[in-house]
Amino acid sequence: MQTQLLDGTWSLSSVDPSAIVNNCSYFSNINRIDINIPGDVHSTLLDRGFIKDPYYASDELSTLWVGQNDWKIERDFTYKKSEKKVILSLTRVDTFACIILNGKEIANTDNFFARWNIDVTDVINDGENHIEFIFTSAEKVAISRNAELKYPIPCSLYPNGSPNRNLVRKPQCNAGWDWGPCVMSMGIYDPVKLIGVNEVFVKSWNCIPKLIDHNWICKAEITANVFEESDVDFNIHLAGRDEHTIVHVKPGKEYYSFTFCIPEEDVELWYPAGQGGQHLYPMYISFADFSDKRMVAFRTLEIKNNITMGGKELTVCVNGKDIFMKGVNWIPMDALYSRITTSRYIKLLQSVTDANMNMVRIWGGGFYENETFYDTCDRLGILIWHDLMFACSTYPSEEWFLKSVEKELKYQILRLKSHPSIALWCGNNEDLGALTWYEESIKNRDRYVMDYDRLNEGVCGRLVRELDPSRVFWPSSPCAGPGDFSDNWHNDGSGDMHFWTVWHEGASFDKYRSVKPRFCSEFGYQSFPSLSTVKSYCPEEQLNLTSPIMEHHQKNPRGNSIILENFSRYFRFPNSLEKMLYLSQAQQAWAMQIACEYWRTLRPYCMGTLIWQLNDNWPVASWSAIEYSGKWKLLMYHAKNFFAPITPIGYIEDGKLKVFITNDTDKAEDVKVSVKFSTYRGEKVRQHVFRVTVEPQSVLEVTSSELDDIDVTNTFAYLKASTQNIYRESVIFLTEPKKCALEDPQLKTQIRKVGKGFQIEVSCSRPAFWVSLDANSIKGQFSDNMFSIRPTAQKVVTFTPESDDITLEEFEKNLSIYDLYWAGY
Ligand code: BMA
Repeated sequence: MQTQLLDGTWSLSSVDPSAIVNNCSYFSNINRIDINIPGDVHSTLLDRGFIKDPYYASDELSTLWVGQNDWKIERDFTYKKSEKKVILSLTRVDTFACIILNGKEIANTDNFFARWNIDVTDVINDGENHIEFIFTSAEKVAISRNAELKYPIPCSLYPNGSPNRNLVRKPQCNAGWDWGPCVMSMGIYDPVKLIGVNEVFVKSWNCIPKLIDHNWICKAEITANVFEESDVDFNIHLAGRDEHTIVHVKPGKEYYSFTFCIPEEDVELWYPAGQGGQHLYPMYISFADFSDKRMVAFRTLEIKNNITMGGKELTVCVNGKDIFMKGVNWIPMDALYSRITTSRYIKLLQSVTDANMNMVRIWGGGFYENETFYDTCDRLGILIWHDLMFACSTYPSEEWFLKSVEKELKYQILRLKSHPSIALWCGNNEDLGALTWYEESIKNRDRYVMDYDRLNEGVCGRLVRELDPSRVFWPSSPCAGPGDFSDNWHNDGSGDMHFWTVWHEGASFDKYRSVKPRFCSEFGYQSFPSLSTVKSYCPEEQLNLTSPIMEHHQKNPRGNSIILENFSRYFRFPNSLEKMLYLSQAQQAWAMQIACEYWRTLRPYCMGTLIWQLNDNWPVASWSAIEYSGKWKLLMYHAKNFFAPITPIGYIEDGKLKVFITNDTDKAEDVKVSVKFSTYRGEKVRQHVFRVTVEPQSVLEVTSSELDDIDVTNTFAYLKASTQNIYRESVIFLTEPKKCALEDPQLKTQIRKVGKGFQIEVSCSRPAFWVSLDANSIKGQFSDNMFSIRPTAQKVVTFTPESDDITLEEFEKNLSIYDLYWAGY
């Protein structure tokens, strides 16, 4: 078997230059430019200066024409025939391409998520060849499909959004979302492969060890196209085992398997982050002239959905251990595919475990991710809640659509199922709820429920059960469970919930404590990016929250007002852009702290909290915890603390301060907990010390103390929890911060260069709250941020820059320090 990649420089031209002459006359006279494949059309035109940067100012609008027109990508290449068969294998062709090889039309792609294996044996020359991909604008296809529909198939449309996105199998968020730009991309994002084979073309192989009676049953499964009847060698190596067999293959029989077993004690288990090691074993196989390697793990997985505590739980259980899921929702990392890189994947996912998280949800409006994503989650122990790619919409159930979905799922499920990190398959994002969002589906519900079920159960559920019986098919997020159509935005007793009452319904933060979800898979609060990021897309003269450009980088229509309205609910109003940007991030972090901490105290009733959203796909105001540049917002630093395995939690309820300790480890912990009250001048008011033992994988209520004699505007509380190895603090305002008599903390910093990084000692003369450091344009990471300190103890933080050549002067010049007093008093 030989594989030749056709990566490199291809040429790009317009299919109809007259249609784009007003936008770009260069392509008239059939001019072409170079394009790197894998790559996308927008990035190529941007690099060559034919379009403005869609991420700057409101230039997104001036680039919409690219996605509304047709483009051609082509190249010459030489091929040396040495096998009986030649397969052109393609993935992530975006989206509608007519493929012509040596003047002959060989395929028409129509699904971004599918794989195309095209037998070109009789078309390819032994020598010189020419291949063309003629892309039709997906927007055009969507509009024409809409015109042909027997009845409307509505979907949610966001600012500047591309219409009818639900009628094309393409990442739905390419059409624009309430955090993302409309970039109706085109291109080829994976290597273009020419695979020479003889009798057999292997399409997929998998092995998911299953534990039965203290033995791991390892079934190696192969799917293949067989061109000639023959006997082929099948070799397997795994965990010190070498297995060999001869398999008789014949045309038409696609599936082959071989089972062997490994005693339980011979291998180490794979655990999610924070629960044990992530032991992975290289598995090698060869089948006829195909050979490959992948990492395999030994772990048991169960998604419990039993009736417990008056509802239906949703508990992730790995190796027999119920684990509280702490995590985030993942969206595609960039709207320009050429900017998606391995190093960004690793950095973003490393951030997840650095912030004490153990789960990410691949959200249904994006795409099935690159191998790097899954390999990294396997390696770091990040479990994946994997949506199938449908979001916020109704979808057709016509044959052509269902067949196309079937093709994509057969490829994706068999491509991915061996990854130990994938915890479950979920049918879609919010499509169950979407049935109640549109006039048409409200008026004629049965018709749309039928469509929904034909797709979601008839195709998605069926294929998951068929192709990957080792995992649960969770019908939709949110939902109360298989077969249950109730609204899980407001019902909290069963399954997973999306809680948007705080944010989309504008409720106050205490409402997070008005629900008891079994598993909250979406909730979020927006903030603005930091000043250095805002300056990357907004010119000086428009640095104002309600300027056209700042509003262009807010895709949630009520977004800015909700952030500002909540400032007035809780804080003294900030009087500069810089203060508003800081306070929006502190406010977001605080909101998520309130939600996550309360739901952690409900364990084991609640067994999961996934924050909306981890990342941004361009620079924007959004619910993200990490900015487009990869810079952690204050939320990510705060999450590292409120998701810590052992941490103190305190909140006010019915005039009492309730205090808890969590323990997400396997060991009972003896914890000293002190509950202290201090004035904003720093004078001690009162304190209580408790010595408690917190059982493994549990949470303990330590105390519930009356506050009736406390002046809540002049006093705050802080909790300290210490064991032999850990020390954690948490500060609690006893009323809205705006009512509190904060005093100027007169923050002082001492900065020293330490190796390639910097050490910052922060001290204060009055209690200081939510002290935040920002290195502005210097990329790097602080060891902690958004911390509160008292005059009695200084805080030492380190900063690790991404590049090693930052001088102390440069760092000092770039370093900003903020705190709550500065922001509003
Ligand atoms: C949920 C998500 C996304 C959306 C987010 C914020 O609906 O599923 O579709 O971006 O809320 O509005």
